[in-house]
Amino acid sequence: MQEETIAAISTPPGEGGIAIIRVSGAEAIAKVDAIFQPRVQGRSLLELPGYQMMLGWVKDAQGEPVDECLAVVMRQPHSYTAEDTVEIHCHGGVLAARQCLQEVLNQDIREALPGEFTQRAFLNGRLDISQAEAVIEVIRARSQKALNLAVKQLSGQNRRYIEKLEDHLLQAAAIIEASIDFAEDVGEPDYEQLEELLNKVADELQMLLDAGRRAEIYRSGIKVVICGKPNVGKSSLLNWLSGRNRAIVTEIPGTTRDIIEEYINIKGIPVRLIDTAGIRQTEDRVETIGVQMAQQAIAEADLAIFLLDVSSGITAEDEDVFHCLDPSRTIILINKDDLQDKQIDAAQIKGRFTGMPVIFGSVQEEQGLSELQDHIEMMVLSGCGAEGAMEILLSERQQRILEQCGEQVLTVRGLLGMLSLDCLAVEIGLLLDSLGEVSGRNLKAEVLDRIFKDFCIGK
Ligand SMILES: Nc1nc2c(ncn2[C@@H]2O[C@H](COP(=O)(O)OP(=O)(O)OP(=O)(O)O)[C@@H](O)[C@H]2O)c(=O)[nH]1
Ligand SMILES: [Mg+2]
Repeated sequence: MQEETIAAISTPPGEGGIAIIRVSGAEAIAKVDAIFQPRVQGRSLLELPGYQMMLGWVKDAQGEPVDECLAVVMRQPHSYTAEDTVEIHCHGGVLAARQCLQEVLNQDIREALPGEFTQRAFLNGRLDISQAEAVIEVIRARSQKALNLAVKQLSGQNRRYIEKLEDHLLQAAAIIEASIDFAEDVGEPDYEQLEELLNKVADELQMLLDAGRRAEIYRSGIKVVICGKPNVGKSSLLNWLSGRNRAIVTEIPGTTRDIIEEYINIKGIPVRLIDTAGIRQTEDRVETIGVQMAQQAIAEADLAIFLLDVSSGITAEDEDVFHCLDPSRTIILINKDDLQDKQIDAAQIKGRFTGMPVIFGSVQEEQGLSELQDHIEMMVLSGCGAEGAMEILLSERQQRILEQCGEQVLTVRGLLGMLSLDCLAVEIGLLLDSLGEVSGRNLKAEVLDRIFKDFCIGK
């Protein structure tokens, strides 16, 4: 249990109905009781049962009311930090909350550092490190899917996966130890069995890393650029995908000259969608800058949607745009397929854009657009293993450690039979130590500080 009692405003700054000040530590209840005057005389926070609220005032040193508040008491270990905790619900608004906090701090209570409440929850054994890291993911989740993943992690799912890996390694360690300790009775370890165990570890690590990469996409999102020559329907597509008239659409080629961005959600993936100026040779100075910006946006995007106009055929301008694109990250949408005058047909496309998904569609008639969304999802998630196999959110830290473990397991497996048993035991021990860093069993103080530094104050 930590010595000091700490406090902070746990709600975001700005105006709101209420603000919550969280106070945690051995002296939390007594110290808040000293400045809290219950509405009903004779009552006290010291006697208030856990999880009940009490109405009253926070008072300053002169006994003047600062704000009318509700206070709730949570006694250890039944609180977020597993310490005695009081939450003061005062009126929202910067000043009221700030002043109430000041009165609390005047009681010789220290202001909490970013993430310190969660750090205490971890240090007091209420959360493992994956769960503590999940808290920040829950706060930052930008799509339903990212939130679901974070909540799963918060429920301790990562720990269970890691424990499974540790089980295999412990089994391997036991086999090796038996051969070392009882060399005469046991003899050489069963190398086949060891190899099998290491294979399991390697496979499961790979699955974890794949799932982590999938989750990373849902967490951080992707950048998708819509590009093509003028007038093919780029801005129309941006408007359709974002569900509002964000960009100007006219029949005049060269309508869009700037970069237009919208944050949207495609199948749970947060997408930064970018509409660009139609790329063409032009004398117009403004448009020229727009074209350069379009090319820059294409270079920086994770994925490009390349639009063509079915009624214009594939022109030299289309070829110019196509040269800026990376085929492995491009989806082709042949737009305006509602028009009778078709100058592009499927046969023509076949040899032309090999390996890239090609969709005939119409933004105006809303055709082919769900197919487009399916392709975006598929391309983004390709290379991240099978969907649904496993769901896990890994922090960058965990991802890095697991990658190292993966390499290490393969090295050790390759050296089976060549390494001395002592060396083998040490290697397995090191792997177990690394996995301990993922679960937090084995964390160094500075790593811990770095993890919690990312949090906001009050969390
Ligand atoms: N028939 C038909 N017309 C479309 C379709 N999509 C867009 N248009 C029309 O094509 C014209 C150009 O659309 P925009 O969305 O402005 O095209 P853009 O690619 O953004 O054009 P620039 O900004 O000039 O590069 C407008 O008149 C749209 O109404 C479609 O699927 N079918
Ligand atoms: Mg446009």
